[in-house]
Amino acid sequence: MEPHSHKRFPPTRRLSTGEREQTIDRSAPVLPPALEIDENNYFENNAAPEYLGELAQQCEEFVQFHSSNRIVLVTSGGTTVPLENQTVRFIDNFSAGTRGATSAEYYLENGYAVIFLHRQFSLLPYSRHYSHSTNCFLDFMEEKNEQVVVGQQYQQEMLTVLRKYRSAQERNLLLLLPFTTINQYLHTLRTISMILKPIGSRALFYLAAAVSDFFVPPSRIPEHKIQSQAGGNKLIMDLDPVPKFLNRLVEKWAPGAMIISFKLETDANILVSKARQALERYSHQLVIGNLLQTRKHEIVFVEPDSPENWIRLSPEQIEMEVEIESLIIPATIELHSAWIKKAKD
Ligand code: PAZ
Repeated sequence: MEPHSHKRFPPTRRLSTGEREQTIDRSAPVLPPALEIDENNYFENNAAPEYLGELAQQCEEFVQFHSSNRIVLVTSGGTTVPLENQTVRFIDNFSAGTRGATSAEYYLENGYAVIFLHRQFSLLPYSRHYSHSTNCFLDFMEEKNEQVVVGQQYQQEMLTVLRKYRSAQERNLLLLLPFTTINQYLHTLRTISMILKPIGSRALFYLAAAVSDFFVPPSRIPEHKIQSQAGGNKLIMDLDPVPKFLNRLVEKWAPGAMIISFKLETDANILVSKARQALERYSHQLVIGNLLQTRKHEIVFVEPDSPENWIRLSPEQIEMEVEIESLIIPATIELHSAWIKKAKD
């Protein structure tokens, strides 16, 4: 008798490139920017995280403390899309939070107070130097006279990082706020934006998080873990588009603030046009475009009514491990200064 497995698991046929492209239905029209009614629907039907009140209080105190400073909200890391209410499985993305954590450090160095809205357990400013999986903190340690000490060759660099970290802490310049799911991210982003609203043009939004485009709405999410025998051995997912709230942020949540979003693509031929499309749709001030493959070495600034402006590390800078954020952040600060000046005039 033939083993069962032959009948139950026939070899999967390899699809042609054309067929593969058709496995995703791309015929649906591009989702328009969210209206007030979309905002009300989303936030009424997707419950706020229980901790939101406490987080809002921390944020209010921080904003009050820095009431005459510039404040930047940096978003960082990827949002998850839970597939079950009691979540065992979720959809995730690649972002480790390197862009956000690195950028936050350069804003701090330039005198900004930073609200760091990050994916829980992703990279954080300063500790990122010693916490990445290829950068285990134990590798920086050695044993000396029964004590653990930092290896001689790492002392200088770690001292520099430690001083910057302590200085940010002592001056209360860094507020760390976590999210995990797309819903937590959206609720928290809206709450923080509204808290930042009164400081007007001194607020800067630097939206580097990789935010899910699709999610499972509460009306369709199962309570318990999806069972493997359900659905005839195939799991077919039916996801809704996540409303595009960027224009609500620009027009209602924090009008007056300068807003920078990121656009990630993998196809170089569409990067600039997609970035321009985002600017036209959401009417904000700057889109920073980057490609997955080259994001650490080159990015492009796309602003309304201006030619695009590439920032690239030279081969020598790459060799010397210069961080591209050390070039990006001063350029955004220059634009933010002009934005504040324009608001005053
Ligand atoms: O976290 P990371 O440094 O690996 O990646 C950063 C990034 C590529 C997620 C960011 O630069 C970005 O483009 N964020 C927006 C992604 C998007 O288009 O939704």
